[in-house]
Amino acid sequence: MSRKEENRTITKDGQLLLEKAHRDGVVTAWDRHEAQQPHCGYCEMGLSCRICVMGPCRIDPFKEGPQVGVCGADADIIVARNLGRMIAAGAASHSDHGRDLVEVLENVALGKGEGYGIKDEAKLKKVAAEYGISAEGKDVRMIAGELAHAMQEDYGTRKKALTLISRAPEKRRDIWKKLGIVPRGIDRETSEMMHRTHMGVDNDWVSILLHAMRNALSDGWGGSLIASEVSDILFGTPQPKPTSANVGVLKEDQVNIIVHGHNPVVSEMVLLAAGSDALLDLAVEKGAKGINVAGVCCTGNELLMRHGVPMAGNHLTTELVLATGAVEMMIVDYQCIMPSLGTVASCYHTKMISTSDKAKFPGMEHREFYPDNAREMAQTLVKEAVENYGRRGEIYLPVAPVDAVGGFSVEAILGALGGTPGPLLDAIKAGKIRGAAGVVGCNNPKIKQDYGHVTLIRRLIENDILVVDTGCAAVATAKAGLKTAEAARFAGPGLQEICGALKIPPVLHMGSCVDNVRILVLASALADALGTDISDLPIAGAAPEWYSEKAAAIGTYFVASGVYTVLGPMPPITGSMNVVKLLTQGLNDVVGATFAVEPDPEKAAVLIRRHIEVKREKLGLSSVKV
Ligand code: BF8
Ligand code: SF4
Repeated sequence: MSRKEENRTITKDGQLLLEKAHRDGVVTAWDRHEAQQPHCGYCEMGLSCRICVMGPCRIDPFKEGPQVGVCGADADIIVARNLGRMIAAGAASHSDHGRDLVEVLENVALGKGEGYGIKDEAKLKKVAAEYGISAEGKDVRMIAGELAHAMQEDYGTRKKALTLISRAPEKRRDIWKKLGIVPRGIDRETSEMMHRTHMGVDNDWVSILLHAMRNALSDGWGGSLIASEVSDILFGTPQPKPTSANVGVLKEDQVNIIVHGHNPVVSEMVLLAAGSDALLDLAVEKGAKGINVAGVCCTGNELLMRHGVPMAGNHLTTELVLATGAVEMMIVDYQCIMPSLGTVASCYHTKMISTSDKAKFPGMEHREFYPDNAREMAQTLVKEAVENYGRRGEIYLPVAPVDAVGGFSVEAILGALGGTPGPLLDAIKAGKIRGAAGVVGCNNPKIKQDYGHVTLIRRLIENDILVVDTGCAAVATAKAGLKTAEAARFAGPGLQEICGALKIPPVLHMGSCVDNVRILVLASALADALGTDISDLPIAGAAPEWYSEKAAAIGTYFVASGVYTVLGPMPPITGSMNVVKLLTQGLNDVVGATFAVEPDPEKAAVLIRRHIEVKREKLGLSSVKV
């Protein structure tokens, strides 16, 4: 193992597959990241602007060159506009994903979309009631139709507030009202952000950033929450299930299909097809012992949460998993799918399939999924994957999978607690659990893969802080063995006791990235039980290895919802000290929470522990000095 691989990832499978990839002549994200060095300093600081064609412009951070763009925008305006657009793109991504699910729900209501159905009728009725839709005298399809219609209205029509913000504590909603940042329409806030940041519209950097919070809230409490809830309605609300993680989940003697992307509307159908007797018989006929569906990234997390489907890896594993030579087919939908994947796959026998008209890739065959053809298309693809088994060359599966448990939806967590947040609050009050942290987000070649997630989370649980995680962070801790009930031995004595009593891991997998809002729904339940606001709770958020615009939106709706959030990589804002100060200090007086940036996870853990102890003290609970 060369030092180079060890510096790139803490994972054994990653290190060994990186070596293999290099032997095979495969170029990875780490190589391309190296080739990009040094990154453009103006862009890193958020000081370049290419919003209009009088530019592009840049501001000289050393004050020797221009201090304003051609239009007269200064560093504060340029940095705020860039950040605002970043958040808008993230909000649009999650929310458009939610829209696709609502369209499937609508199709189910119309009796179309063969293969899809209503799996969680109780949740359908509960969410419908939140939208003011009565279930009385209506069949399931009728309720589904009315709910789909009402949710579509949250996207577009003229409203004063999104429906599901009613789940946030009243005190929080009052803060939003006072600030004028109550999210109105999901599409509206994103559209307005693009408008405000057009040349010559909003040139008050504070006002741009306030709208950025509103835009992010329209994602968290709008598009993302709709995505999570409709996924539960269509595919079932997650309950704890055993699973496993790392590339060792691929099977030497089975047809391996990897699903990659985010929206379960494709991966659920692939999973369904892979279980069909006819295709299993065909696999046996072709010399395989079965058909193994595994995930990478968030659509993998969706399947893991609901079915215990194993996870081959997170974001930076997506190229490496192909280097095993053991993947017959990778089926992708959208988001976080590197355009390099087709090139990587061309070194092996892997067939690459794109499925969404919104997301096409070089080196992939495009086979579009619609609600109406999805079941049939999935069967066709799985059949092709089976037929590809015979073309497999040498394979390399150097590690054994690690056991994990996933499936901790809010309902499952409250269920484990006996139906109410009471026992969790009692444990927090007694100091057995000091508080809780939501650790979320990506991999980023700027940070050794999984080092940020695993180190931070280990330090938190050692100090009796319960961790919930999602997205690629959740896959990192699954690979690191922190997601089994036995992993409680890594926790401090108090958390260990609680995990033992409830038979839960110290790190709870809450799902994919759209599921981050599940964390806020849980936090709201805790705040409501205490009669307080989210910002008063001894909780924090962290995104130790974030890379994406979606993560920027998530971080922002966490902070706007009152959760102190520590980022690993620095966002491109250091070109404006005004923006930095507002986000890391000033927001405290505005929304009761701030961002912090700390790439070293050891130090980030100290920041979070300190924050939790301060909040404990303010609640009159025992506190220790960190
Ligand atoms: O939505 S954590 S790298 S896969 S953006 Fe992407 Fe980041 Fe992973 Fe899921 Ni989320
Ligand atoms: Fe330059 Fe202003 Fe145009 Fe940006 S909007 S590119 S700063 S002229």
